[in-house]
Amino acid sequence: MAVTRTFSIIKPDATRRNLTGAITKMLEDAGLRVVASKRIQMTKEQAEGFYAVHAERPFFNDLVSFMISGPVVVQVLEGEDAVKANRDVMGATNPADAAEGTIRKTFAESIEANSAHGSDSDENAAIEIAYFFKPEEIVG
Ligand code: IDP
Ligand code: MG
Repeated sequence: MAVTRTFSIIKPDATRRNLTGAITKMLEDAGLRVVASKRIQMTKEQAEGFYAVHAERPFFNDLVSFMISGPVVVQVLEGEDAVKANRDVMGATNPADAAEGTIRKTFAESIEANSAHGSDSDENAAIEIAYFFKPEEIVG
C-alpha cells in the first residue's frame, strides 16, 4: 500500500450541528492526516459542477440545494490507501445501512444529509482536490 490523498467534505448538516471537530477526529483516528482544510459557502454553480456525475439522478436538484444550504468544510486527507480508509470510516451512503462506529451511522440525518463526502477513487480524488484547492494550499 502507498500513501495517497483523498478529498472530503463535512456537509452542511454537520457544520450546522457544530460537528466539524468530531468528524475530523474520526478521520484522524482512522489514520488520515488533514493536509488542507477550509470552510466555504459553495455557490450553486460550484455544487452543480462538483456533482455533475449525478446530474440525471432524481435527487440532483435537492442535493445541490442541500449542499449550498450552509457552510461546508472541504479537506484533503492523506494516508495509507486514503480513499478506502476514508470511505470505510465514513460508512454507507444511507445511514440506515452504515456500520456502527462510522461517521454516517453516528451523525447522518438522512440518505441526503449524510454529514460527509469522500472520493470514490484515486482518479476522482485528484479531480475533486483540484476543484477546490490550489497546490500551494496543500501542506503535507
Ligand atoms: P456517496 O456520497 O456515498 O459516494 P453517491 O451515490 O456518490 O454516494 O451520492 C452522492 C450524494 O448524493 C450522497 O452522499 C447523498 O448526499 C446524495 N444521495 C445519494 N443517493 C441519494 C438518494 O437516493 N436520495 C437523496 N440523496 C441521495
Ligand atoms: Mg460518491
